[in-house]
Amino acid sequence: GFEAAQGGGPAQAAIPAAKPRAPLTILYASESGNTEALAGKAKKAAQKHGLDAKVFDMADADLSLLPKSKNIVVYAATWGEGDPPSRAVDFYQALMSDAAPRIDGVRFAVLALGDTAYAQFCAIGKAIDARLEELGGVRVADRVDLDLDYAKQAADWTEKSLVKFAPADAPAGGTVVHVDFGSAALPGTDDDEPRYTAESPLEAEIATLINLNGTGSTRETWHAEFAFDDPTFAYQPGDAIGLVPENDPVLVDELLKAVGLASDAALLLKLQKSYDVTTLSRSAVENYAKLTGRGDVKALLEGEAYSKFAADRQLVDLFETYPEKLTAEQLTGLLRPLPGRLYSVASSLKAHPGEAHLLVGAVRWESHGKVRKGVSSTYLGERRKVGSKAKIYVKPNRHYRLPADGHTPIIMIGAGTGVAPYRAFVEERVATGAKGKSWLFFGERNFTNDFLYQLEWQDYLASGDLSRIDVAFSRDQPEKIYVQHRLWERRVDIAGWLDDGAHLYVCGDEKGMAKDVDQTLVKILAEAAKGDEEAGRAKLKELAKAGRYQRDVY
Ligand code: 2AM
Repeated sequence: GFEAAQGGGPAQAAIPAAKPRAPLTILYASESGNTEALAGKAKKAAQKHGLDAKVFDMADADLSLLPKSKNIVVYAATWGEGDPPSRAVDFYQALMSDAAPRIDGVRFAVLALGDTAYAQFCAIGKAIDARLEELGGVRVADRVDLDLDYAKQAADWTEKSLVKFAPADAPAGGTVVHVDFGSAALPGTDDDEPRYTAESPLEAEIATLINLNGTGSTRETWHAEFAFDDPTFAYQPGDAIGLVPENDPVLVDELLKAVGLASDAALLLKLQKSYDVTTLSRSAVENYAKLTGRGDVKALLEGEAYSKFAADRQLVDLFETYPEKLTAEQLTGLLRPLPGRLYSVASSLKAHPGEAHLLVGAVRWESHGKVRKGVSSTYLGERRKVGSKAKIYVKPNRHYRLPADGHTPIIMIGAGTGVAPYRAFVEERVATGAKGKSWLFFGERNFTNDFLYQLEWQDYLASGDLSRIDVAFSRDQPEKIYVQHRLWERRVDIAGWLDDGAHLYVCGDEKGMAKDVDQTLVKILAEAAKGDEEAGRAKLKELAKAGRYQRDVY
């Protein structure tokens, strides 16, 4: 079938056409929304190529979709250390299992997204591409593996690949109608894509910059307020804001010295603003080996040598350990563009029109005799002043949203900067007059120094806009107390809130906090259902499917 455009004028009149529209299944696996957006764009492009495209999220799709499809294009992200996006795990595991169905003759193409800062670059896209062929699929376009600066290449690949699926080769179909959609909106496409993106960010003013931690803290967490005049810069609680940082000029200078270049002002500025000068990716090592012809650098690519060397090292260490003189062009040729950093927005636009607030933890550490700095977090904390400009953009996250019904209770679990979206949630609920109950679980190191937004939470408790708060300060006593310990203590009430339809939110560190919280929630649900862990796991999955268990983890 075809989708009729709404409100069609003469331009949308149906024109009978001879060509059948080949069906196309667009399948994506997304963590932060990049492949989801690409899938939406592909759907739009597919219309132009006369394809009848449907978009599926691996999170909701069943494996039986694959043998039912004639043509499949997959947009697959790789998350963290080579994992599938968390919502796509079930589909992915089923695909890799012996139970996966044959897909003989099904035509497919795979685009893989990843981050060369991680060793298992694009591992999931690679595995899916190989698996679809193994199951009998016919690859019609070669896979591409793209880094964070994927936008242009992804658009080119999509265009080229869709041509391969185009109707000339389509199975014979019935009478099909070609519709000119003009500029009418199609459901599920990128029409609501924000105007300001990583490629074209907004210049906002830094209006406030406060370190929220006490002077004796081991932490440095910046509350940053960005101000702007453009009302089209719109975000919702749950969204992330991208910040386009600049490198530390001291580090850029070190890098130039390491490759024997003079610190020419123009070159320094270019590297400071536009290139990733820290990430020691495998591809950077490969390119450096090729460029210099050094056997010892080439040896780094064998076995475990790269992972061993790259652990806690940066690009400058490569140049200092294996020194060679480079020209400016050779150096920039080795570098990828400087990626933006994403932070969960800490404000509601309704409470703060023309502003976006972020909570940014400064990252600093020492390794191999050098002091290292997180690019973006120290950019704000050390190299920007109130009143100066910074570049920001919106990264929508439709998988992390307040319940549509303001009466629905919410349970918010966060550690460290993971508390940020909850400030946005509560502000939004106050601004919209939503009366649902709310419960915050917050964890940090020390009560005295690290209770982020303490006064605001206390005011909300006093006004009733926050119903309950439980805190876990991990380092105020000899034994660690974490948010999941508080959850367990309160398990009876949590089960009660869930019976009342509460939505659960988790934000913060994935490997530690979010994983342990997940496990604790399984136990709580198991106990409440008087079942075993498997029953608890099934219940938590059910909540996730219903959008009542949402995670924003990093
Ligand atoms: P710690 O650093 O004392 O171990 C924010 O970082 C808070 O999360 C800190 O109090 C930190 O405690 C805590 N944290 C660390 N690992 C955690 C885990 N696995 N689960 C929950 N909280 C954790």
